[in-house]
Amino acid sequence: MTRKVIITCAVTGAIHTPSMSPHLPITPSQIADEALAAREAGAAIVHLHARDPETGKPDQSPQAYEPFLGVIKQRSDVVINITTGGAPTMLVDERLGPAAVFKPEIASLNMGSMNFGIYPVLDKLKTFQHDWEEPYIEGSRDRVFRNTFADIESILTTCAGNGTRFEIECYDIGHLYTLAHFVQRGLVTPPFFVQSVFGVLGGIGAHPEDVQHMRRTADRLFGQDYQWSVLGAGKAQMAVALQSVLLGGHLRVGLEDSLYAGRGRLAQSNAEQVTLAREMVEHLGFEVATPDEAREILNLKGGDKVAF
Ligand code: KMH
Ligand code: ZN
Repeated sequence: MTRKVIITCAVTGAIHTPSMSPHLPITPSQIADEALAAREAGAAIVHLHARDPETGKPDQSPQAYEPFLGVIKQRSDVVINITTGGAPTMLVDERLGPAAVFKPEIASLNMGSMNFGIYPVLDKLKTFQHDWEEPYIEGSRDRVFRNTFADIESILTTCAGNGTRFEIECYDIGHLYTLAHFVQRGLVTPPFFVQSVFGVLGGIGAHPEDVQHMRRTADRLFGQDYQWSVLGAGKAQMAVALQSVLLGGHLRVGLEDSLYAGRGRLAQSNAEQVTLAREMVEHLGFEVATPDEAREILNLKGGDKVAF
């Protein structure tokens, strides 16, 4: 049987700001439309954050998610993944809110505290639509994205009680060992959906040797008990995705991770990146997974068991 590759699309995130691209989805209807188009283009999972519709600032209140979660669920079979990363400016209780309330099939889970630098973008970006953007970006010079053992445990125990499984975001080799620690304690059950993140300033790089080292280490620690996906930040996006497909893994694209579709060209939509990824997968002789195939591969509870 042809191997199925799961494409996740991270639709808007909390890293990019409105002044960086006019195509970044901001309002609930933009987020819903982009998620639905990403599904049509081949994504099996959408990874979602919410923003204030007026300013585009990341908003982790459950009320900010409600308007688009129901629309996406009614109009498609896509697997909905709600972030618990929120934004690096937020603490875990606030970040956990939407996943705790809406009990999605998947929630993200960040596996370590780290620097998360986006400030170099200020070398080029000089004009801003909203007051919050420049200090938010500049603030990343002196900010820790906090994910302590206690934070991780709090997310694990709250969500696991709801049957929510995890997109386990590992930005460095040490994060795989942190996952192994929680596996040993019985707080995470296989199949683990490991999302390796490459090219964030503060995490592992995006060199092919970094990708292979991550894969080899995960293989050694988790053997057959995990499904591997990757995301490359910024210009690393497609190169890292390609390597994952060649190494037997899945991939994530979307405007959360990169604003581009090709060198120096802003992506017009999330679906444009999903289409590029899908074509790459098919050219390599594989097929993209449907949402139901992704549910089976990742042992998800089903779209009818969420609380929205
Ligand atoms: N922005 C990505 C590099 C989360 O939402 O939990 C990581 C992310 C975090 O997706
Ligand atoms: Zn995210």
